[in-house]
Amino acid sequence: DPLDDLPRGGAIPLPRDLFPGRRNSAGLDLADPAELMALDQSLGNRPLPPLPASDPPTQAIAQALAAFPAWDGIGADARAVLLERAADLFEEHRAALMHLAIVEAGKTITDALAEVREAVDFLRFYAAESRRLLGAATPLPGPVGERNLLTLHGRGVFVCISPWNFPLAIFTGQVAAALACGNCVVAKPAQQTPRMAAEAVRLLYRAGVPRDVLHLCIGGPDTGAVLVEHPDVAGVAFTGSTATARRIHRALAAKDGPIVPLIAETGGINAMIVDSSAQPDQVLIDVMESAFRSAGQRCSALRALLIQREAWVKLEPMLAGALREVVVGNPALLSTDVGPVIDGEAIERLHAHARRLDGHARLVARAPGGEGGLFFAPRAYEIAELTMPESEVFGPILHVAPWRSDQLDAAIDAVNATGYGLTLGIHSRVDATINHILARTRVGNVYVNRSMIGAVVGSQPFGGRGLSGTGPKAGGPNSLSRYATEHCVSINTAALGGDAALLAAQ
Ligand code: UN1
Repeated sequence: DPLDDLPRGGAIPLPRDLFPGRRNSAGLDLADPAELMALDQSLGNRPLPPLPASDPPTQAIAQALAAFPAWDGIGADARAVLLERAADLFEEHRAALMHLAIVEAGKTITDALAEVREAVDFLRFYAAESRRLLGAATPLPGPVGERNLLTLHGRGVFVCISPWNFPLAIFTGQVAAALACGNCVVAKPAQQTPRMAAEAVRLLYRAGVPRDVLHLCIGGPDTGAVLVEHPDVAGVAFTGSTATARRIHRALAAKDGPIVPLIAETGGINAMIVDSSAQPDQVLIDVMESAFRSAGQRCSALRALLIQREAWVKLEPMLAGALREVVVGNPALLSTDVGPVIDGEAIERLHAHARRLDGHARLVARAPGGEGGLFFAPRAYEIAELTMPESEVFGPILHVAPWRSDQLDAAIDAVNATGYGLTLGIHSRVDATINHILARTRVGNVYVNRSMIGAVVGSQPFGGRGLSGTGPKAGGPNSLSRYATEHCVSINTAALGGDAALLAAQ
């Protein structure tokens, strides 16, 4: 193997796109390319449109509650038609939505496009799911002389609290799931990205979702607390940190009145386990994309590469070479791989974490270039112990922990010890090893010999367990189960004559 001759720490130039598909996005009709190009390096002067209007929380809940019976009553098909119309409008307004994703969230063009696509996918998928699950009563077998019918309905007012890292896709996914089931929605997007949410809501209204059925409340944790603690709220969907999910859980538990479900999708400390049989080129591409795409600001992102020493000797110079080719900069340029992180707090946290690592870990390589403003150069550190990071570091810092050939189980134990269970990557060409790891780990999404980000709606339902969330996963066949409430009608058909009773039940 020619790689064996390379000195440790050398750098091999990467022969292909770091994030495949990037150049395919050329020629996009963006809303205002001149404005995008004007983004300055520090992004201190992002040309942001004014803040959208916000509904007062208590009034929003009252109006949503009043609108609920009619919205729930129009039926799944009528609602699905509106969501599908919204999907068409999102596609039509793709350029404006991408523009906002770039200027408000610092997304690269590739990520901005993926964001719009995922939102459209959620709208269409949940529309189809609601037809499947809520479209007609499900007859269930029963004793002779009885008929049993199971139906699903909205719960009432659903509060949806979404994060800044998928300001359109996750916002739209939560709202679409809740609306599809017949709930009215009060949505609180992340404080950093209200404009994207407002644009989504505007398009949903244009598609025909009634004004009273969907409300947007812009604000921080205080606004979230008012919504969650309100006695008229029937369900909460939340994506964000594990700590905030706990606070919401406590607030819901402390309320008098109905028991309110929480659908929480939270953090992860995600590992990729690589053995010496893995294919190095594939590992490299998947590590680069999983750890550094979107500036590592995905809860699915790779944080810790646990790699057998023999494989690491080959991969290290490749990883170093690839990192040195990463272009960090203006997200509005197609040549950019990694844009800015979300805000000043994020950048400070990353620098603090890097300073801690500088003390006890070896820097393998980092992307070139200055680090003004909100830019943070992606980097990898080799750590001596076979351990996982202690906390979720939400950015482009990769921990690499090499293991000896007798330490596969120690690597698995380290992954399990985090208590999180969101994503896991496995790279191996030995089926027994893959099955061994699968049998001993419990995470929501396992990716074998591929990248561990970018779950596809409808194909790869996304979400974790343990400290990573409650489920059900987003974009899967069970997603709507907790947004809806089940209703079972059991009829004594013998008592009144079968047909009459059956009609009465429908
Ligand atoms: C998140 O980052 O908050 O698979 C979750 C993926 C995305 C992750 C979304 N669906 O990369």
